[in-house]
Amino acid sequence: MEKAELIWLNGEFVPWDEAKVHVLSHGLHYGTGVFEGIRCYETERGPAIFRHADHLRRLAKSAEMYYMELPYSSEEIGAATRQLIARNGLRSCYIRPLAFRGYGEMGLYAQAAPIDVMIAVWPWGAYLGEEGKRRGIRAKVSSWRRISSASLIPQAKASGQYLNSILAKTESANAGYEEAILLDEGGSVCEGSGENVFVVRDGIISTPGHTASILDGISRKSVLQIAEDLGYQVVERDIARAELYLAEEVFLCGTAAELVPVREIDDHEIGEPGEITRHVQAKFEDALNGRAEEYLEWLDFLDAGSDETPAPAGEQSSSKVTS
Ligand code: PPE
Repeated sequence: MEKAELIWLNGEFVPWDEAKVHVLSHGLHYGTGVFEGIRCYETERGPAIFRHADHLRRLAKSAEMYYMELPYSSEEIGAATRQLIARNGLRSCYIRPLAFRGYGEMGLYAQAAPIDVMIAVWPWGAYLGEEGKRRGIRAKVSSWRRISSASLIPQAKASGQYLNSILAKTESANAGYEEAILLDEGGSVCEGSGENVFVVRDGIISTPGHTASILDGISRKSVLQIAEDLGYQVVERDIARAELYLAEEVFLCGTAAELVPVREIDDHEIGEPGEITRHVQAKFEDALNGRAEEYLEWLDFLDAGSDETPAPAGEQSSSKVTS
């Protein structure tokens, strides 16, 4: 991965290589962490974070659902993120806030172990490749089912849950595919290992609903809105596996991946990216990059009002700030 200069760790800006934790950190042993994947884009009006508040809200909810009390408010984490991007001199980047149970207590009931919070930012190119975004990727339906509400919280973005995604992704990569599509426990289509999934049939755009164990994707929500605004019929419903093969078009979307067409699934050819996928993709990219007037409210511009941004509580003391 590409390094930046500073990482924000528990209220301090520390040099990238010095952002370390104890090997007995609870989260390392049990996966007790919650995180976000966010992107900042360089726009004509300067760097802007896409749907920043929505991501911070999801982070706070993920933490709460896993009984983790965050030592910083969403406002503090948001302000620290804005400063971190500026101090690293980045114009566009991926943003990874992570809150995890730290060092201090072992075992499964470890409410006394502290909650550590870190934010890292770094340049991260197209998750499934530039070529994938243009020409489409090859995906494989995973033999692993997506975690269900029976045992975990699919709606939370929690570290330990990603073992499920890693099994699926690794299996598909080892078989020569770019991405895995997981079914839910009932056998309906759920989502990609790190993206939500959409199918186009008879011109109608469908995506699995919330009972299908999906992550409530922020890109998904944006794409649904954009597609509807473009005049397409959009439906949230159960999708059968074979519909992936029968579809005229299939695409994935997520923060890291953005919007990526799928051109082949298992042994079935979907074909070159279709017209609807292209149309929605172009508008989505306009929204991300600040080129769509109607979606400017989704962008948190770093240059706008940065002077008024109060210093987050965790970093009031400038003597603690490194560099
Ligand atoms: N489902 C899963 C399982 C998922 O991890 C993501 C994001 C999505 C759907 C799409 O959600 P959203 O980003 O809010 O539109 N995956 C993140 C992590 C990728 C990684 O490898 O790490 C991301 O895209 O940042």
